[in-house]
Amino acid sequence: MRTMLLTILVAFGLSASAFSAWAHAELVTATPRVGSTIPVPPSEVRLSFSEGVEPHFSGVAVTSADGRSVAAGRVQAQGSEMRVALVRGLPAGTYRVTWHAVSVDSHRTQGSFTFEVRP
Ligand SMILES: [Cu+2]
Repeated sequence: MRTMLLTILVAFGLSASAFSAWAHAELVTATPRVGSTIPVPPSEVRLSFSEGVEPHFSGVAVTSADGRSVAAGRVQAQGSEMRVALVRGLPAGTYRVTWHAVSVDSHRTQGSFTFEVRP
């Protein structure tokens, strides 16, 4: 009896955590792709998430190797997507994209990745 109760509790706990992990806004795709090397400077960074994101509590920063922002304008967040325009003609180099998102279920996620422009 006790074993059965424990089994039920464990099963419930596992499904509950699986559900909450699923519900977070995780990064699904990025343009430029995570870790990619591209020959042409991108005009924007576009991130797509597994959940809708709250525009007021979510953001993206794109910085060059020396830590300076290369964003041109404000981050646009709509539905499950965030995008930000970049300054034109980025020079060759490695750029870091740092994002944070609050999903519609109020959970917070964050991450970062780099891409390289190498003509
Ligand atoms: Cu969540």
